[in-house]
Amino acid sequence: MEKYYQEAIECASREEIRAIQSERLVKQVRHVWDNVPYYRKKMEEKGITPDDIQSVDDLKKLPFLSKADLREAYPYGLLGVPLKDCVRIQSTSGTTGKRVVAFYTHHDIDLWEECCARAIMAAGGTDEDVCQVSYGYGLFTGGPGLNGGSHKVGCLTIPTSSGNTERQIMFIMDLQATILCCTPSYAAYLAETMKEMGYGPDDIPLKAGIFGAEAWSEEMRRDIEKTLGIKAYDIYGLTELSGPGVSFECSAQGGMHVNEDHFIAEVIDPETGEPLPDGVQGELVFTAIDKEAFPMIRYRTRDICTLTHEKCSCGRTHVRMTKPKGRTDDMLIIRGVNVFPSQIETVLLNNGYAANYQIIVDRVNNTDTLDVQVEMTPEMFTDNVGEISERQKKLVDGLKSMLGIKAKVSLVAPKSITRSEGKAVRVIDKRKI
Ligand code: DLL
Repeated sequence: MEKYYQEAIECASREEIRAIQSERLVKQVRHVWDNVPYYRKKMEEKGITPDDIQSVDDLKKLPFLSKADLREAYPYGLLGVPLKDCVRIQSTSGTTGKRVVAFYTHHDIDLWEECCARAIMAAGGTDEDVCQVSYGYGLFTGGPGLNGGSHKVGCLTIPTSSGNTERQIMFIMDLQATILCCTPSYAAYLAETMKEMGYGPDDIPLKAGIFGAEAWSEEMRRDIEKTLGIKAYDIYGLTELSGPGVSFECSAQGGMHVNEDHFIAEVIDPETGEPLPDGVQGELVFTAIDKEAFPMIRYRTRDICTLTHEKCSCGRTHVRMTKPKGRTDDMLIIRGVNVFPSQIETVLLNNGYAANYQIIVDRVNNTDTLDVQVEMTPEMFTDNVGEISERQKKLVDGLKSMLGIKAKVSLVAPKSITRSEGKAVRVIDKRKI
């Protein structure tokens, strides 16, 4: 039976959701106009005032916020409340430029943890569960968010944070953890290590995993599910909007339900900024309608996906987003062709490799080069040159038909690519160095 943390709102009718969104949006726009001079100026430049926003239909009149705005307004320029009302900050790792520092009031933390609690219950969690949180704790939102959600559900929470893989496994086994929360790349590493230690899926007490914070393919999901003997659920979020739990998967595993009573989702054409209909791929934009301290309006995430309002078998009525295919800023343009790391991952995993790979892009004699290094699995490891070149050729062909361009493939020995405990670094683009 499907479990809900807040059934009335998670399964509300579309009319109810619309009414909540409209009411909160109107209030939020007024709040921002009154308290965030940076955004008020943007509204004035567009010639609109809070009176122009009467319902969700007026959302598209509002100006976008982008990462560039966050940078410009850093650190306090987008605060919606006096600093004394803020009780926490969280921050991104800053791999793509300046760190984002997000602020929270008590209310904002409560809202965020509720979203994470919904995700845990959608993955089958109850107060009987032992939930191991192996996302990083600290400035990163993964650990604190899922920790808070796990408390709200009433699970016994094991706050291991990331790293120290042997200790992670000891806790899973000794405390009989039933839910594991971490990045998919770390889940894959834990699965690999447990397998090497001789644990089969039936020996492992885990039943569900809540994995997100980075793009991962369906093939990777299947691998992790098989090795750990669990059902693996995707979870999405970003620091700007609070952290994990902006959307989450249910038992149907067919896209992530956006917590629409807190976040309005739009998909836009990244070039024109025009909203796109369901099913059409574009850039995801969110409006946080009841966050106090850091009230993001029409924030451009740079994540690429589609939305669907189709009915879901789990009973939830909130819109679903597909797994983000990648980010507009992860997209590689190689010899004029758009390449997403997730497409390469799909080819590798479909050919029996694990998700231990690195993509190296360079420019040699004015021509872009794409070099995919992938580890052989221990089962396929060989020093038979003929066999290796046969395998490489198969991957080159597979990549050519997926991407339309030729890549160089290098098969490397098992364990030669560094494992990740948090978000994996898959791409090294030497053209940018
Ligand atoms: O990664 C929050 C999070 C923590 C989400 C734990 C899920 C679990 P940031 O560090 O600010 O926040 O990075 C946000 O990560 O814009 C996406 O590009 C990417 N991302 C997050 N979840 C997913 C996912 C956290 N499930 C950025 N699939 C986002 C693909 C994801 N990409």
